[in-house]
Amino acid sequence: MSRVLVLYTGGTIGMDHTPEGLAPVLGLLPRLLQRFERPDLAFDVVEFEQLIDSSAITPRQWNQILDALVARYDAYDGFVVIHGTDTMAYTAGALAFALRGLSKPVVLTGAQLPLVHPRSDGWSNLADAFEAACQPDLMEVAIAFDRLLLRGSRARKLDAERFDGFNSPNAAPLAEFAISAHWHRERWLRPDGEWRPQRLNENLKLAALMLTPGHGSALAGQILRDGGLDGAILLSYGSGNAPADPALLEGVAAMTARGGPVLTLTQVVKGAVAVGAYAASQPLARAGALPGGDLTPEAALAKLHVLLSAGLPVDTLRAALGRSLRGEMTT
Ligand code: ASN
Repeated sequence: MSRVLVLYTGGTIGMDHTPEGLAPVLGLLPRLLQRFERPDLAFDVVEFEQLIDSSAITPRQWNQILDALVARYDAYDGFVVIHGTDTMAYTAGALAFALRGLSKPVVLTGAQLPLVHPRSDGWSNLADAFEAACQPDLMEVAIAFDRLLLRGSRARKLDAERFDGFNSPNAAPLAEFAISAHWHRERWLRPDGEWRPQRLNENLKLAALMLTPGHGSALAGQILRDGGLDGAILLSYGSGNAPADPALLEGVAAMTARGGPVLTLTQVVKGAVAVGAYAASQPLARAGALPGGDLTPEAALAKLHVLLSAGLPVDTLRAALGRSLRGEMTT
């Protein structure tokens, strides 16, 4: 018998039609979940008081999820987090880094179409999430969506129309669900030490700045210099290239001098920042930006947020940003 806790935060899956459009309806999803009752699965549902469209997610909700999970951690074998798809990858990243020492499955899922729709993808996503949450050797945060189980810190929403809304462009799936479930256990993480979850500092100011041709670089530099940020990610071109724009480089250097990390990522969906592949990648690195490898923007923001919340000394923080902590980057 597996004991699973379901944390229901909102999202399309539990929505119904209202005069304003689709919106979450209290009580609807817990009622529909009765369909998953069976003798070898005992589950409880915590329905959040304020069910949200996940576009409204903030670090406050991340702490609510963390608090609810941590308070009941010992009483359950696995956890299913029901969440809207729009920001599911951000939440999966936040949980992956915050749940340090996790030794149980935490599986996020949702749907592109509500359960009340006859063609909803929610039923199969929930079934796969429950099955993954019952695997005692899955000790990481994952997303179950459209017959795939993806590493939470690698997943991205890549399609807003089709049912295969998620993938992890730089990492192979953790499982694939067909007539049989194909568990790729050789890809699963081992626990990383003792259980020591980290709450998020809700006041941190982080930004993702995307370089664009023309004034974009100078504007990014200005924000880095004057924006009062605690940390930032910079979405550069290709393999980590950027124009040697003095305003941009000055911004990176100013932020770095204040101890605020600037992580360089690529705007490209697949591939990695590789400093030195092109001469055009060197100025950012020399100004103090840290190469983020093939981190996704969602995981990078989550990693920055959790590490900054832990209040690490600058050197320790920079070293941790350069390492893969929970399988989030290829090293
Ligand atoms: N807007 C919805 C949400 O993220 C989208 C979904 O769940 N499919 O809450």
